Amino acid sequence: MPGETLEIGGAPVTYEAEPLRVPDGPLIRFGERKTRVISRMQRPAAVLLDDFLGANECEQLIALARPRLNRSTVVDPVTGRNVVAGHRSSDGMFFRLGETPLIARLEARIAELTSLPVENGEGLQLLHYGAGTESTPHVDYLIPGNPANRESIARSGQRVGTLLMYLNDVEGGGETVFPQLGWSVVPQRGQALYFEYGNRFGLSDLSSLHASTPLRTGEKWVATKWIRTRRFVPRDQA
Ligand code: PD2
Ligand code: ZN
Repeated sequence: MPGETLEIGGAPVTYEAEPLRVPDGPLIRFGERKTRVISRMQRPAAVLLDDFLGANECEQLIALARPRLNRSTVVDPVTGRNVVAGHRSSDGMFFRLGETPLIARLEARIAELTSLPVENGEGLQLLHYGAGTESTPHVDYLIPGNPANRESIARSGQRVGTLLMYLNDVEGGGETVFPQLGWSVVPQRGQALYFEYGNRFGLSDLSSLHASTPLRTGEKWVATKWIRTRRFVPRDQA
């Protein structure tokens, strides 16, 4: 997979994970909110957090997103236009940066967690999975092999981190799975999974390959924040 190795002085350099800039210890404080660390992983560099969002915040996000859902889209590698996502059968929508006071508050919390500025974040995406829908294995970083991705990287830098925020408990399936690790996260309301896949050499970590397994029954709601190395500039604002 491109991005995994680089040549320096004629010798291949393989991806080495750098530690997350997430604070140490069992509890992370965001103002009044105390978030418990459930688990940490070295590669891909990841942390699983309890109570990153309150129940009310989860419900408000779902209520704001529900009337605006469309079939999930991705950027077409050749045209650069938004097209229905091949790897994802969920519905989705994007908020603008700081669109509402709730979104701005969550973006500030995410910046505090990751030590990456709010402006490096893409607009928060909400995904809604119904029974039978899934996201097949993919990496979140941009593969620079096509013009649209190269332009996006030139505008905003590479994607280096993903925060997944689970907005409801799932009834069966719908787990975020990392096939290279044989590890999966079972969504629980208010929990968040943060993982990074870019290091200081500009390499990307293939072990961050992940998927959402088919949802057997009920619904799954998740909010995704993708974070760049620099300020995110959308294609229509370049
Ligand atoms: O919904 C998920 O668990 C999931 C899995 C893989 C979301 C994404 N990728 C994503 O939004 O990139
Ligand atoms: Zn993903």
